[in-house]
Amino acid sequence: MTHWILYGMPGSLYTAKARSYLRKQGLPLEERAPGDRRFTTEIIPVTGRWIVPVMQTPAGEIVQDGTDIIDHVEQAGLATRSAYPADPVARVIALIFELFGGEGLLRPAMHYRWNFDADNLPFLERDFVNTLFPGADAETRAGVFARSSGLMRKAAAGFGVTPESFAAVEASYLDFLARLDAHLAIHPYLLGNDPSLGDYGLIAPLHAHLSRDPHPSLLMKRHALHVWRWVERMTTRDDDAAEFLAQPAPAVPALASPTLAALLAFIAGDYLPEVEAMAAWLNTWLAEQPADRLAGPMDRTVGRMTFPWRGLELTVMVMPYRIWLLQRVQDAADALSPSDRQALDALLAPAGLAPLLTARVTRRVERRDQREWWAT
Ligand SMILES: N[C@@H](CCC(=O)N[C@@H](CS)C(=O)NCC(=O)O)C(=O)O
Repeated sequence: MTHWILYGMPGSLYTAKARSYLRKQGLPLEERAPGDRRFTTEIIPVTGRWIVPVMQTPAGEIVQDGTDIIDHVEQAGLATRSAYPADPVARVIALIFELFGGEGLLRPAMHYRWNFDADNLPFLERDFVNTLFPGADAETRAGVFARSSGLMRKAAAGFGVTPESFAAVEASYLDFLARLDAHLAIHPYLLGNDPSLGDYGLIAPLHAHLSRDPHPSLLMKRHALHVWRWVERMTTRDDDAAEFLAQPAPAVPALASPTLAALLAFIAGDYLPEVEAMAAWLNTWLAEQPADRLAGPMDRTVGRMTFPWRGLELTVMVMPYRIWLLQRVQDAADALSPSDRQALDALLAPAGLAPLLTARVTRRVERRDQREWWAT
């Protein structure tokens, strides 16, 4: 086999991250649906659970997880356009947006998918079932969609999307969209002329859910043309950025631009409280766990916590995977030279985001064998 296989779904959040990256590398790619029988016979025995995305390399290796897929290609030396910026300060910023994109935008992604049934449901039903159970009869289709949509509606509540928070989720998303639009009006990608881990994190919610599902798609096209164009750009091999050739070069590089500072400030206000609460909750929880409960691969969610968000009290799932992504940010920041660290602090402190580097969990999270584990 000479090509790369990606098991995923067009409507899957995390598949979008892996797909976008693999396309940008120009690797020969075949996408397969989880309804393909080889997903059951060859993939699930290795991942140990039903989960996408999963990549199968030409050598037959199987890799689950968007970040691990990217790192596998990078470490094999096959990235034609690395997701890791060469500038170490930009690398930390990219890792922050990888965390925020993949984990911090789940509320709007789930809200705009599951709370606008009149616009979305006929599309979602066909889109889900065509990849989960291609060729199924009408009765089976209805059953498959009822089951998968029921699970996802439950997950939405687990991320803090409830009728009490709908208005705040919408206000938060529209604010974010306006800030991202202002930035992408000047720069084709988050950090300038090349896609980075930051873009791959953001494309996860902004592709499958927020640009593709009927209701939020219209919202994005109405309010954020430049974000919509970036989504198109992120799903092609080439840059699809003709409009930038026709406009003058940006006055300041993306990393130093006020529009990026505004996005960092948004993360500080909107997502930092959850990260800080999650680290504190886990530190208390870890201290109470008998050692044998921390051995073995983890469940994705280890409990629920309540934290203040936009004047509300949200109860959400605590997911150690997020700590693993946070560690990547903190490790990259810790490795900076003193002068680079100063440059990073000069970006984070005015935005109110410096505490992201100090919100730490007493025990590290590791990923191996396609799962998260507590470090020994
Ligand atoms: N950390 C994983 C998350 C993957 C994930 O949550 N995938 C979703 C689809 S977008 C899934 O398979 N959910 C099924 C389940 O959790 O049961 C990654 O980045 O690949």
